[in-house]
Formats: sequence, C-alpha cells, structure tokens
Amino acid sequence: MTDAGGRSAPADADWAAAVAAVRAVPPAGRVLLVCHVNPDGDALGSMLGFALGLHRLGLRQVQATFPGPPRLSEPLRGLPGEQLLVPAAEAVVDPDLLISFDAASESRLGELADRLTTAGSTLVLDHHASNPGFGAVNLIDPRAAATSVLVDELLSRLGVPLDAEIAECLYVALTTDTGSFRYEATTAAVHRFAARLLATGISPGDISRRVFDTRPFGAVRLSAEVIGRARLEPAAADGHGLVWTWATQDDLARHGQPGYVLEALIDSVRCTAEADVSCVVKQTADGDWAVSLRSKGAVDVSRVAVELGGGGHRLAAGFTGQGSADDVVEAIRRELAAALLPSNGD
Ligand SMILES: [Mn+2]
Repeated sequence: MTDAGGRSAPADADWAAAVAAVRAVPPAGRVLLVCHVNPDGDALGSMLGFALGLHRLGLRQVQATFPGPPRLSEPLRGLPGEQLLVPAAEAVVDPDLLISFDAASESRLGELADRLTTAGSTLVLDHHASNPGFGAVNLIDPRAAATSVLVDELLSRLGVPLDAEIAECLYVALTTDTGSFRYEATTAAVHRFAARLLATGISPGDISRRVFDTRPFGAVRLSAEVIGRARLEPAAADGHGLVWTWATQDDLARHGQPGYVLEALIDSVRCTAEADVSCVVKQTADGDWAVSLRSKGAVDVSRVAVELGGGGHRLAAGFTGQGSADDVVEAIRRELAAALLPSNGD
C-alpha cells in the first residue's frame, strides 16, 4: 500500500548528499533546525533528536526552532535537547545549513520559510507524500511511519550511536505518528526500530504516560462535552459514513483549557463503528477552524484536505477552514464522494 503522490524512498545518492551536507559544516558552523508550526511529537522529537546528534558530532552552534509563538504544549515539554530551542525571532538568518523536519511544504514553516533562501544549504527530512522536495537535498519517504525513521537512518550513516537522550526524542516521535504502534504504517521494521530505542534504557511507560495519558481534569470534562455533541451521518461518503464534532474557543475558555487538549479528541471520535470518516473541527484563536480528518480506508482524506487547502496522509489529514463549523463540514461532505478509494476485494 502506498500513499498518493508516487514519491519513492530516498536513493543512496540522496543519503550520501545528506551526509555530505552535514559533514561540510565546520565545527564553528551554524546549523538551524526547523519543524512545522504547532509541532507534534514527530516534528519536535525528530528535530531535537537530530539536534542532539549534531552535538555528539562536535557541532556547537546548533539552534532548533519552529514558527509561531515559542510555546510547546504541556505533554511535549521536558524532552532532551529542549535547551537548544530558540524562539523563531531569534533564529539565525543565514545558517550554513538549514534542516527541516516533518514539514510537508514551505508554508508549514511559516515565517521561517525565508531561511530556505538565505541558508548556505538546505536539507529536508519528511514522510508526507505531498512534499514537493523543497530542499537542496531531500530525504522524503512516504512509507516511513514517522520522520524519526529518517532521522535514525541519517544519524546511523553519520556514525552517531543512539543514546538514551536521542532515543527518548525519537521514541516520542515514533509513538506519536504510529498512534502508539496501532496504525497501518507499523511494520516489523518499526518494531525493530522501537526495540533499538528501548535498548538504550529509556522508560516507555513513563514517556507514554507523560506524553499521551496526562491531562488536567478540565480537559477530561471538556472532552466529554465535545464528544457528547458528535453527529453521525451514515449516508455520507457514499454510505461509508461520517462522524464529526466541533469545539470553539468558548469551550476552551469555559473549561480553562489550552488548545492542545483538543488534539487527542479525534482518537475518541474515530472509534465510531458506523463511520469510515471522522472529523473534529476546532476553532483557532484567530477565528479559523483547524480540521482533523481520519479514514479507515474507504476514503482518501488527504485528497479531501488538499482540495480544501491542506494536506496529509491517505488515512490522516487536515486543513484550515473558514466560515462556521457547519460551512466547514458541508465543504467536507462535498469532497468525500470524489475521494473514495477503490475497495479491496468486495
Ligand atoms: Mn510525522
């Protein structure tokens, strides 16, 4: 099974070019690591894990950053390498090398995208099939379960051994993007990678509890309210079904919660047996809607998201919507029929 886009795994020449790009940075050279806006576990963990790897190689001028406010959601705080993070406004303008992690397009780098033209060289590590390859060197593998899989390979080719600090970053990245080893990209190779990470001595129970299973009580109450208003439309998507719900800034304010607590809601909503497609529409601070889409295989939700200005993977995608929550869902309904995937054997 492959994602749309037709891009294949990096060739040996790409890996060699990436190794050469890193090796070309002198010890006093400046390296800027960037990841996508609102970093998730894969973006942040991949970036910080690689930042630590560069330190192990003797590079001292390493900055890591992401666009927007320099704030991490509570569950992602405290990762090893966090001390290398700087606010976007303080990121070096003309680094010798810029490396982008988990960002499917230049636009996902926000105000940091201009560094792609001012950096001496650029390297892109990603696993989104829709990535156009916006770096001078591109390591993009749509079949990789997480960007951290590519980070692991590049560190290995650079001769940087995994240690517990790097492993913690990469483990957070891997478990985030595989839904703790539940999604279809969870191959035997993913488990072998996880085994090598665990062999460094990291504690998966502690990490998972901190990253995935710790929320304020207000967030639990908020979840109940938002899930309680979910709607099921069995006829949508040509009878494959749609389940959706929405959350507003007022919901967050009433329960005193930050926006990140809404991220995990899609995992509860997508449990619905009667719907192939699930959707959570979240009002952002500037009045738009951040939309999360999931499919169980009948629909290519990345196609829906791309049509509506976003992107993602076949079974998990997102976009930014305008108007009312109803307007956003109506736009999704219209795109669903055109995004049906061929059924397997029935
Ligand atoms: Mn990712």
